[in-house]
Amino acid sequence: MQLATQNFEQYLKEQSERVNVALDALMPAEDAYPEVIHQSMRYSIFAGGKRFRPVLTLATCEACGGDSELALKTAAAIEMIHTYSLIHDDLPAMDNDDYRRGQLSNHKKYGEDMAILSGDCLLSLAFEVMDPEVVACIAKAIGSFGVVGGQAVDIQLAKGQEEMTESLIQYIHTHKTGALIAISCRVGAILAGASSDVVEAMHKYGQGIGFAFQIIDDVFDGDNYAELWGEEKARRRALEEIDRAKMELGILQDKNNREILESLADFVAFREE
Ligand code: GRG
Repeated sequence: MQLATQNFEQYLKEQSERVNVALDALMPAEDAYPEVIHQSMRYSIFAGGKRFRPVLTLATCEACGGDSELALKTAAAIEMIHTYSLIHDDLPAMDNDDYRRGQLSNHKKYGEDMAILSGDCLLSLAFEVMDPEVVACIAKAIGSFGVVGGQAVDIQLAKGQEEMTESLIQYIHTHKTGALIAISCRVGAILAGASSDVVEAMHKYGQGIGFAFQIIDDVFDGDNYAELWGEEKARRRALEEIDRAKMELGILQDKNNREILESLADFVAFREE
């Protein structure tokens, strides 16, 4: 059972506001020397992202019976890592995008040099503030066997060095996008002190919704799976992943604890941006 839409929207609003307050407290002030780098970091962090990944961390922690206050800094760290990946993804050497989150991309506003550095600083700051217990698993999720691996293969595909097949796209999606979403759920469970079975189930839930998240992005952009299968089949595949992800929630004893994670899964399937 999902939360009523109004309650869910309220939940999302409140949790993302908590993340914003934490980010504001953790990020260096704009007037701290050297100002330009701190302004550039804040420019991208406070550009109006959905905060989906940190909200997942908080929600998973709560669903596993934990105190999400103890996961808040790690949740903010995950948003820093996500924002760093967006800044670098927009660079001319990567996707070469002029706009992000409804405003000029970081390198268009501050130059490529500062965009590279502010991404680097967001990554460093994330590791400074996250809970020491989850450092290794987050590092692994974003490295060459995770987000960077997915991005590397995506670049090879764009250069025509890889052939577009179903399994190649699955690799890209589950690594480039899915790995950070999955680890957001895993660390929520770890910081709640959940058993290893529950931690694994929350990770699988995150993998399912992470994969679906990118399939839906393909539908928006008309590329990858949408190109290979057409919009209808791509949407159907995303819904299958969402259903599989929800099955993992059966391990949670209390049905009230499952509701919010079910609603977050549906948010992925039916979102409009
Ligand atoms: C090691 C994290 C890391 C990055 C370096 C550049 C790079 C390697 C990877 C690119 C990863 C990337 C940009 C994946 C796309 C993920 C995605 C679907 C982004 C959009 O997420 P939303 O819709 O955006 O949640 P908002 O703006 O709402 O946060």
